[in-house]
Amino acid sequence: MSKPQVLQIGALSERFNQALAERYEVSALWQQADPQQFLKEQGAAFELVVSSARFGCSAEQLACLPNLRAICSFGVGYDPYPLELLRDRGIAISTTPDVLNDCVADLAMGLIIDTARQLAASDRFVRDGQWLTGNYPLTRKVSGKKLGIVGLGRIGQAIAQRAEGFAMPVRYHKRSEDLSSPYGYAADLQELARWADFLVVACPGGAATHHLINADVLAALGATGILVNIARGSVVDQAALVTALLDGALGGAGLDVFEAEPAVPEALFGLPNVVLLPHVGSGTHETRLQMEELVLANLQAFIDKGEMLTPL
Ligand code: 8YV
Repeated sequence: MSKPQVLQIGALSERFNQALAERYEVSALWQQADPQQFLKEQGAAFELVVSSARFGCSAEQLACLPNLRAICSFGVGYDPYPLELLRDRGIAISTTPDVLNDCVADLAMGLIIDTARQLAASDRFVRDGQWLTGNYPLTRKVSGKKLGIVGLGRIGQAIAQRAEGFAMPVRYHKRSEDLSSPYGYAADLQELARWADFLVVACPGGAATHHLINADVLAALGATGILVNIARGSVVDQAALVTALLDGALGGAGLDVFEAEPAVPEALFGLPNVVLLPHVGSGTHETRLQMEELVLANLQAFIDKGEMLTPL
């Protein structure tokens, strides 16, 4: 029997690309001389797409895939997919939830501690030989401080659990109250920001949350407040964030995500109270392997039974 045909939109790890190519007849879109032309000519042949939270599958691409039945996506984010269009056309989509909760939540705690205690800046201080001429300035305590979480989904809950170990009171904001949650609900995001010492962004990206963290929210968080973003750059008004940090109107920021990755505002490079990471939330050997395995399992489950393990 011939192997099922799969269109892969973008390159994932070499290990994953190989595993996929061993099991399926894979067409690598990024390797085509003219990807859009390839889609126009060959798109009708594909019922299955593999992509990621980074590459997505645009409306323009979908228009060239009239027989598409399923998209298996690597990553938990779904912001680069036109979901309404997928729904209208009855195209199934799966992501890779849960397997990355621990690593992303670990990184959020790491950013809270690094930003407040200025670990990265202290490390630079030592490496630059500055300790030989004086002590590092005092920083801010983490334990017992108030933690506001924007978006109390799977990752937000994993962050809240970790915060308990630091004796941090937790409140959260999302569109509607989660009645099963033990944490206090803040219907008003500005009010949450005013209350919180740390505000962690853990909600999905996309149009519904675009610039949710605006200048007013940053002003409410204030000169001693710290913003941490492990979600999507689009959720934060980055220009307003840079201004608030440069003016000292915001106490600090720990950022794993940005509005136009991999571009990071250079104006922030000199600030010791800002930690800048290259979108590595899920980036451990263990978690990336689990994410890859889940993409493959979703694809095979759809082929075998017409159902995915973790549909969106
Ligand atoms: C991925 C992510 O590394 O899961 C997500 O949504 O942002 C990261 O875990 C990356 O986006 C996958 O392409």
